[in-house]
Amino acid sequence: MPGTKLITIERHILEQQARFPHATGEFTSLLYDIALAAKLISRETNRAGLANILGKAGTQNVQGEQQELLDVYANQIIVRMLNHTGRVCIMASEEDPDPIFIPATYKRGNYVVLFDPLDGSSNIDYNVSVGTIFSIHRHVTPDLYDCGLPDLLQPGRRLVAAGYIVYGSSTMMVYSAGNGVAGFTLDPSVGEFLLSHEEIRAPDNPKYYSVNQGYERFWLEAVRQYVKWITGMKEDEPRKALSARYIGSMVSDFHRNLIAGGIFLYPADTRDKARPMGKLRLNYECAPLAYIMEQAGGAASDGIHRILDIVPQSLHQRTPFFCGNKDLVAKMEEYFQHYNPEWVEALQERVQLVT
Ligand code: P6P
Repeated sequence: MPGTKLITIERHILEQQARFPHATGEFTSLLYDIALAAKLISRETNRAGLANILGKAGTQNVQGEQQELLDVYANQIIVRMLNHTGRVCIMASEEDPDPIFIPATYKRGNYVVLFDPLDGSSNIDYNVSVGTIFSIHRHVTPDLYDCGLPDLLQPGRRLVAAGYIVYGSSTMMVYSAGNGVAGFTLDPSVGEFLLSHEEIRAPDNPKYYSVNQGYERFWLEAVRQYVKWITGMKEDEPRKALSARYIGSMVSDFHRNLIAGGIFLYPADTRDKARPMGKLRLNYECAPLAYIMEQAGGAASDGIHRILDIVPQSLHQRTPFFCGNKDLVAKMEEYFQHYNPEWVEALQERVQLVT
């Protein structure tokens, strides 16, 4: 690659810091820490089959989902990487029912980190790509030693950074600190994330749609009609069909659609009273990915509201999730208004928005 710049993620983060003269090295170091945790998780994920850490941990997480050994490993790596550095005041993880407080012996910092340590982990035993998703907020509680739920339950529009790592054919870290989206590919021979996607933008011409078609019988009419439209089957609204791609690992589906253009859908399930808001979690899955998609020129909605405007009411709150090209998301919102106005009303009752 003669002539192309070789930029490590560390140098890129420092350059980001330079854009915010008031930024301290604390934020930059926190992103370094997350990149280092990603390298360790990548190493274990890529050798899981050899290191005999495939399979179930024999425990359940707060979602009642069987934890994979790698879930537990990834969660521990991130907590141990961040809890003693003096950059973080509180954390939360998909794998832990309660907030993760900083041990009394360690200094606290200004940042709040929420994460899904290994999203899509049910696919690990089949060698399907999985990922880590993270959100970074600043604290809101004045005294860093009193941080709690108010610091964790902030709307996505207050995020200072968010990103994900996809452990696939190569390991990539994609992040935004509010100044566009950049992607870095891990060169395992030197252990460095090198800039490979300088400015990621959601393409105007989408290629893919991602939804679990197996649940079609439980979809609201709006979703049923939307998928007919997006596959060119709606006679009254003809369009070029998009191709279906669904891995069942959101980071991988999201990443492909971000780069190639498309929409990811995880709708509410009308059957399952336990999941009237769908399966995906707002705080550490949908909000960070919504932030990235908006920074790349796309959009993310629960079918009615902008994801980043939703004020979380609980740590593991779920939300329907429609994320991708702006016009594809807008069309989904239009269909909900047209086909399911009663559901729109119910959701408006239920969801708290930033005032
Ligand atoms: P379903 C993985 O468990 C996950 O949280 C996401 O990564 C993925 O998009 C979704 O669930 C898949 O769920 O119900 O389609 O199997």
